[in-house]
Amino acid sequence: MSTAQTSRTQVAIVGAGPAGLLLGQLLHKAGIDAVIIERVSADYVLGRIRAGILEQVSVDLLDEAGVGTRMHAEGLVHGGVELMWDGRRHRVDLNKYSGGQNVMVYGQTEVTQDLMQARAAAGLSTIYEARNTAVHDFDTARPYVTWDKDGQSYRLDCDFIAGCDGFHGVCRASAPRSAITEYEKVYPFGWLGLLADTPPVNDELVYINSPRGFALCSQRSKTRSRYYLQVPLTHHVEDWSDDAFWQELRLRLDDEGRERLVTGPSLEKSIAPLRSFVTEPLRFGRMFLAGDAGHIVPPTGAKGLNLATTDVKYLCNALVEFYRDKSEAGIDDYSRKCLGRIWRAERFSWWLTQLMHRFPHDEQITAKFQHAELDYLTHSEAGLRTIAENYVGLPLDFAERSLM
Ligand code: RFL
Ligand code: PHB
Repeated sequence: MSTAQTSRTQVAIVGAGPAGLLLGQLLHKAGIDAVIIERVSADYVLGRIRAGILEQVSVDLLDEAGVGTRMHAEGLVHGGVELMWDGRRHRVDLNKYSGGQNVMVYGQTEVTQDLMQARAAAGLSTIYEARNTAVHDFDTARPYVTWDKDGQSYRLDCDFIAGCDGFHGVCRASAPRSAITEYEKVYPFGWLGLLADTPPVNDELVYINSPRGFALCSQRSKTRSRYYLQVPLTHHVEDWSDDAFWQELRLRLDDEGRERLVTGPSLEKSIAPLRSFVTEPLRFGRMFLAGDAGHIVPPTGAKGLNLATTDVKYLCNALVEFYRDKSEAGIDDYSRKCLGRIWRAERFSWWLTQLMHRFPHDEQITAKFQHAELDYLTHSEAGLRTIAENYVGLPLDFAERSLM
């Protein structure tokens, strides 16, 4: 290969998922230059079906980034969710028990598309299909990123590196092992997801604790449904026909759900493993981890994308402080600020996961404990508040408030 083509920016962002793209947009609004380097193509990024629920904090951040118009026109505002167990349902009035907050149903694919379009419209630089990305010298004031593309090597000099490259990315893997602690819990099951152009079975989401395992009835619009089934880790997506999926979902629903369920051909089917994972710290010299690069939650609490958006907001604020006020206070405090929120969301996601799923080797009594806890929570003002406050998400200034 020929010698590397060299260029320079203020912030090199690795990864063009929601974390990297939103950071790029927020930095652009603040007048800070950034280049995004992504391993796969834009179409591949858009083809990944993932999150569906945005907290108010994420909605506000997308507005702040100037990409909220389509979300407000097409997204669905939900003021409640339903929990089902022992063949019964209970609606949790999120709005009432969280002091007037809601969540927004708007797919990650749509968020990503809106951010990509805004980036292209502003003429900002994203390098897709970059191979062999590597991060260098982030323990000095002159870090840089290298990659290969189309037979050419590239080098990007920068002031900071933002590791927004997801759980399997290169940034966390490049942090010195002696400086990093990783906390991890792997769950003994996965979620098999199916997307279909059928009307959702219920107006609001339904989280189901059934003797056959967990199920979730979610949606992307009034005409597009997203369903999930808890499956053993040994299962492969190829072994699940659409018919088998719908049949199993029917068995986990109640009579009303079975009657209302509309089935159809799948647009997408995939299995996701479930994991709780946190990296401490999230800053290594001039490199920061944000989003799934630094932490993973099981999807039960709908928190992953929402943590990614708040990480990048904290990071953007810290970088603005650095450039505008010549202060390192924000970057010094980045890990602490993020981790306070992250651990709260990790706890909620773990707790809801163990409350709603069947674990291998559970004793018979465990399901009875789960039912009793769900009964208690949904018939107590404090219980309903606990679910609602956590589900709609913590405020952005949570770290400051928790110190008071
Ligand atoms: P992403 O989306 O994984 O993007 C990282 C990007 O980095 C790229 N990359 C590299 N680029 C350059 N060089 C390298 N060496 C690279 N290595 C990787 C990747 O190609 C990719 O494009 O991470 P990000 O941006 O931090 O976003 C996180 C979210 O995607 C994730 O937390 C959510 O999807 C989690 N999640 C949910 N979160 C919610 O808030 N609400 C939900 O309802 C919700 N539902 C879900 C979910 C995740 C799921 N799965 C499949 C894990 C439902 C499911 C089933
Ligand atoms: C989704 O619609 O993909 C979704 C919704 C809520 C969750 C997880 C996933 O808790």
